[in-house]
Amino acid sequence: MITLHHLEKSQSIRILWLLEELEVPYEVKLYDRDPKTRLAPAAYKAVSPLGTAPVITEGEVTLAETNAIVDYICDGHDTGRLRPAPGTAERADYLFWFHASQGSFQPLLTNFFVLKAMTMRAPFLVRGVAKGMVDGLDKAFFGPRLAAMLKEIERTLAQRAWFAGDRLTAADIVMGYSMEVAAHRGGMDEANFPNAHRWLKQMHETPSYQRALEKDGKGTILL
Ligand SMILES: N[C@@H](CCC(=O)N[C@@H](CS)C(=O)NCC(=O)O)C(=O)O
Repeated sequence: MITLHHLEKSQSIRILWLLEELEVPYEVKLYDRDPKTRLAPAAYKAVSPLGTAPVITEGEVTLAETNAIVDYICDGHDTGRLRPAPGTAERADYLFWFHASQGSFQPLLTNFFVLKAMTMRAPFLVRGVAKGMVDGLDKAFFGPRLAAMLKEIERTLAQRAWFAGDRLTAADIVMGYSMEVAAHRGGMDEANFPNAHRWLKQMHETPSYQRALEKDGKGTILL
């Protein structure tokens, strides 16, 4: 049986959602973040090969990395519903959003927020210099890339209900966490991104997502 090692307030929520959506029998082991560092606790790092969430175990298999886990679970439990097959109309959009999520969107959000947090924690004497460097990086790199990503999300969701068409796919499941982060602190406001917010509402109303939140039990998936 699959065990999901679920770190609170983390990208692991996607795997809970996937397991609930596919109605896979699974066990969940809950871990709180280290209260001081807000990183995964030592017990979690002992399980995960990269020390990151999510991670699953099944028999001899230990697997980290969100999209590897999604493919592994779908290999065993999805009959093609969540992963449009090669040759179908949804395939290219499915592949794009499935990979854009973890290849571009989430790394942009994570790296930018980590840099910002480090600036705020920098010693007082160098804080101004650190802030200047982060602002420069935002203007030259993070800002334009995030803006292009949000524009493409909005353009896509103005055309269809879900990321790859008129039904939920695994691309939506991996985009979910990043969409929440972007809406709360990535500048994806409702006035400028109404279709992205329509999609978020749709995700919140999906029964399998609601069951995942209940299993998570923390009330919020954001740090
Ligand atoms: N590319 C990785 C990213 C994993 C990642 O950065 N996870 C964060 C949670 S949102 C984490 O483990 N943070 C705690 C830590 O680094 O100790 C994936 O998709 O699994």
